[in-house]
Amino acid sequence: MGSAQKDEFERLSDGLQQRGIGIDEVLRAIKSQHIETPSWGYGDSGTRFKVFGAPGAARNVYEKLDDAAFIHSLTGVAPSVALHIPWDKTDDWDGLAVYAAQRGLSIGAINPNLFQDDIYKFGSLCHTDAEIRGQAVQHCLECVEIMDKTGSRDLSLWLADGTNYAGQDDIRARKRNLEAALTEIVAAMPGDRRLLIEYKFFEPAFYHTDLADWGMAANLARKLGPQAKVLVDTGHHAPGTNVEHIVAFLVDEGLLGGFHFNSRKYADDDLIVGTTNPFELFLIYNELVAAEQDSEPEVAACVRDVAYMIDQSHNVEPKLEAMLQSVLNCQSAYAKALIVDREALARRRSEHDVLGAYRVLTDAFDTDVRPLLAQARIELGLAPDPMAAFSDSPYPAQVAAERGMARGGGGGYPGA
Ligand SMILES: [Mn+2]
Repeated sequence: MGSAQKDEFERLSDGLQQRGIGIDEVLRAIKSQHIETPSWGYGDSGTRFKVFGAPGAARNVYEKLDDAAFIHSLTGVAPSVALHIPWDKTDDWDGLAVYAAQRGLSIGAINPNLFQDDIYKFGSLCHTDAEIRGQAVQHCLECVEIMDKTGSRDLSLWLADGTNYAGQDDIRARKRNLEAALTEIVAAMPGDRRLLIEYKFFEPAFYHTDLADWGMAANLARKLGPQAKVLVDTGHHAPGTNVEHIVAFLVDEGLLGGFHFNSRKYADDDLIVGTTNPFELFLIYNELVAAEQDSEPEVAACVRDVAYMIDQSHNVEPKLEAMLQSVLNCQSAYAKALIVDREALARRRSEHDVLGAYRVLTDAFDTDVRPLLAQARIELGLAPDPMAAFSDSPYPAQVAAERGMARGGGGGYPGA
């Protein structure tokens, strides 16, 4: 490592140690962080209006895995890839799992698609027609089989179900339909597999959404049993919602299953996590780190099992650079949460030192953690600055030349 870098790390490390923060533990945690990237972020995707093609965008699931392996090679913390069915469908799942393993990757969450087929015009698992519900359940069961073949742990479910007008449908009947359908799906899942239930307050339905918020998702998860957990997509909340409060609540109840990270300023923007709201991302990680250290074993166990996934669609920004930036933003937020002086925080809280407690958090948030992250990467045998390594790498230009512009490619997005 360069001597300037070494000096910076030592200066930061000394300062943190003076505050009683164990630098080795922090480095160990940074090195074992895990961020899952989504296959759909590598293909042409993004927005409900125009999907702009990008040179080099992955055209099929194999190219998506190649791109994910490239991001993992730069960061060391992104070794799994979420798939979307049918966008990533292949007739050789065993072969795909081997292809992933050869690149140091594993298959992450399997995401069923219950919104793009004509039969889903009025809903999927909540639909009033039992035959359509049955087809939606069958699709989820097919995804459970894919999980089995690829070694995936989580079925990650998001529903577009809802209505656009008051009176359009029977809200309670739809609720019961959903519960019955999910009961059938969970019953078909082996005990070590999980169902992650994602909620979203509106869109594409604009009057009522069948799974509108974390409370509905948590209620369902409770009824479905220990394999069902709640997935928090950071973009799926109304402006002003205190997302870190929701995270703290769910983890304390043992109900937090995973995240879909992205950045929201207005609605479900699906932009790069931590860009408009880095403090919010830090506060989310702060709750998770605090829970990791909880004396209640169930809380600590819950947070250990959380799946950290990115759910973004890059439309105008270069896709590989965008995915790299996303992982780096998660690393930065986590590192800052790890260096919160928790003893000082507990002391300030017990003294009702309102602003003192706040400043314990901002002290960590305002700390430049880049020397710490560089040190962790060096210890992982990686380049200390992944963005510089990205710029130096021939890979982006290579795939742009080889793949060219995808047309009707593997993104799966309408218009792609
Ligand atoms: Mn999502």
